[in-house]
Amino acid sequence: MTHCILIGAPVDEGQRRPGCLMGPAAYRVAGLASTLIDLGHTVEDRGDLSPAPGRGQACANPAVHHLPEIIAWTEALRASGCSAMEEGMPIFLGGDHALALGSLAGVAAHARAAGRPQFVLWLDAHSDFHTVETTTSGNLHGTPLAYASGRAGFDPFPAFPAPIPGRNICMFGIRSVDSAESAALRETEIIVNDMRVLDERGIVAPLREFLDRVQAENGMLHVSLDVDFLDPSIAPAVGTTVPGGTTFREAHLVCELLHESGLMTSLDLVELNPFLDERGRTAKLMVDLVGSLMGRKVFDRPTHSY
Ligand SMILES: [Mn+2]
Repeated sequence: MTHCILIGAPVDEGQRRPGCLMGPAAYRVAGLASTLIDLGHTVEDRGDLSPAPGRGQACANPAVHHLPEIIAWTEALRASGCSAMEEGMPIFLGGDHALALGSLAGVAAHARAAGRPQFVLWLDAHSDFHTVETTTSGNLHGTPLAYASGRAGFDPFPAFPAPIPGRNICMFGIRSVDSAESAALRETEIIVNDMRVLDERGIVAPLREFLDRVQAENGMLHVSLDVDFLDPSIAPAVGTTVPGGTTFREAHLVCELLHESGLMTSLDLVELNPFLDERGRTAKLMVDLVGSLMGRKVFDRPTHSY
């Protein structure tokens, strides 16, 4: 039994397609709390965070937009994430992926205080390894992993509390990396399981290798699930669709393996844009995946008679 702490983070300023701010409401409507309760967990919904007003910070890169707002989100999420870690498992309801700047800062600060290494599993089509200096789109939702790994180029963000070593970060399902990110990633020890790797090796072996290390080092494990990890044919409600994503079965398998490992200590659900959804199907799928992450066996149900 896990005490699940829902933290709504309607961040919409990390990209340019409005709608992610409706994400937390969509997860609630799709039955996230009752799914968790039915699995025997307790749920505490802390509502939606509202960050302090932006303080007008600026940076040298003219492409960057909404910098003060995203810094304010980062500070608010760091504080609420770190304190939620003391009491249970935070589930951050996005909001675009910029929320992970703050959720990762919060959980990493807690892990440092607890004297345990922080690990990150990044389930995403994108590597999100730009910095405030390098982004050409100016969309800060493409930066959280660079921030968490302590990359330079984040002025005027607050320093990341406890930078996460590259070998503790595993990207999974990646299929859209630009050349600047790719060059920067090659300088790191980050484990990049892109779709080519998963096509060749399957999902299970690369995931188990990573989870075995988390276990061996008594790590905390933050899982960041971006809607675009999934194939757009099953999860259309995202502003950054990339063909060739994970299938329904692959995604549930990842979630079931994570549950069996017992290692996940915090979770982001990001990039759901309910305005682009079809009768709530993407929100429902994301809630179903959380069910698998928290103990439901999708393919273990009694067969109905016809
Ligand atoms: Mn992402």
